[in-house]
Amino acid sequence: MRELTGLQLEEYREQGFVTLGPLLSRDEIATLRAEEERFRLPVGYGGERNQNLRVNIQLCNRSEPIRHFCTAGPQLGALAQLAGSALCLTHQQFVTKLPDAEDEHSDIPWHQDNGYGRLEPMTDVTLWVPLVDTDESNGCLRVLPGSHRQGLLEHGAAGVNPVLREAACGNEGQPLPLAAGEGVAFSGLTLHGSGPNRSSRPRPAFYVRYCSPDTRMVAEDGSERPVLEDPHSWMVWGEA
Ligand SMILES: O=C(O)CCC(=O)C(=O)O
Repeated sequence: MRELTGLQLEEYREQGFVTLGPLLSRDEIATLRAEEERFRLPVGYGGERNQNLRVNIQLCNRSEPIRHFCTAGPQLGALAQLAGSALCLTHQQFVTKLPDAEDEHSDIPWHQDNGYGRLEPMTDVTLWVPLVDTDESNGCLRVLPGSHRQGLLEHGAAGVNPVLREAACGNEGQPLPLAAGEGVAFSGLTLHGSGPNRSSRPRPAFYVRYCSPDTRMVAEDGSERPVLEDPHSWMVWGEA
């Protein structure tokens, strides 16, 4: 199990993200890539104009390798340090960018994860692990260091894709090129996004969101319920 040093904890507090190094072996990467292909939806996320962005969510109950990584992967100790002391899994998804032609855009605009499914308190942590080597040519993750300190920003419908949300950033941010199987943890308030995939191969990534078990889920109408009442929430570290 990975444990973060004092310096890494400080980095997360200051920057809103911290890289975790390799989390998956070559075999595990190959297995998760095969699962991503098996579950890849035949339609884009956001309709006709957005065929290259494929998202499939909450697959833990359908796949042992996905469940195993989310509930017993080497990241859990580190993420428990970041979220509090105990850890609850709340959301998992594959995000895949198929190769974009010049006029196609599988971009994910700047957003905070709490600008989508809001959690309270906003001490949640997302783990993002690409399943191929990533850099700016195939849409690696981009973050805005320190942006978590602004609190929750207003999100509107994204111009690039009607089902995505976007917050104003006003900055190029920092590209985070990662090798296949390496992880980065970022706060639910850290502005992040990704550009198009201008390579000739798909760019699959694995996304898992964790929080403290005393978190509440806040619906669009403002109503709240304990995170552990959601059927996709599982305790993965410590006691509720
Ligand atoms: O996979 C990506 O490019 C980014 C995914 C992301 O930002 C998200 O799902 O919130």
